Amino acid sequence: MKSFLEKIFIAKGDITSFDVEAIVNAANTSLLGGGGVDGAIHKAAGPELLKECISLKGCESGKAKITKAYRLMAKYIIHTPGPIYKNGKSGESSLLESCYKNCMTLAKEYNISSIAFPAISTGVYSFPKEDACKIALKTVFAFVDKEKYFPTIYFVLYDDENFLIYKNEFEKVKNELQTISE
Ligand code: AR6
Repeated sequence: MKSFLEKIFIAKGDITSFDVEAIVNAANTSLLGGGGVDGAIHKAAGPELLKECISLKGCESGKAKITKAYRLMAKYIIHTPGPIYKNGKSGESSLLESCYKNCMTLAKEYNISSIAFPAISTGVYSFPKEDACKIALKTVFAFVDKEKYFPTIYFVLYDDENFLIYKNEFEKVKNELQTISE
């Protein structure tokens, strides 16, 4: 089995309480805060975060920008606006893939040793959860494998449905990779 899988965890909870070097924020393109996980992160990090976010002047969907994490345990926050799901034919999947890829690229650039991802776009932005999970795992695993960059990675799910979807999908991917390497 690929050894990087030993440093990847599916967890349930509030991402703001995770003791990792970086947490990812499912932001919007203004980067000025909002509801869901974005609201929780801004509330926990404190008003200094908004100040720094204002200076970034927004971020395109699928791209990512990094800030300090202020009152959080984490050192950095990587902000990425996911796609708003319309009909599945408007480039949503490739935009979601870009979110994960660009977050990982920044994490590697900053030499981040542990990172936590929420299920980007699966709340207010309505991306179907199973499809979003497959994209998240596939993109992140492909990145670590290709780039030979092996941080500890948490996929942090807030709702039961997403948690079960991720648990199942992770087991499937592990089995597939095991079969390939046998
Ligand atoms: N920790 C971890 N996951 C969470 C938390 C939390 N504290 N709170 C919610 N989630 P959403 P989106 C999960 O709506 O779909 C914001 O207003 C939630 O269960 O936060 O990308 C932004 O400003 C869901 O599975 O983000 C944007 O306008 C996942 O996080 C917009 O929402 C993502 O849900 C972005 O929508």
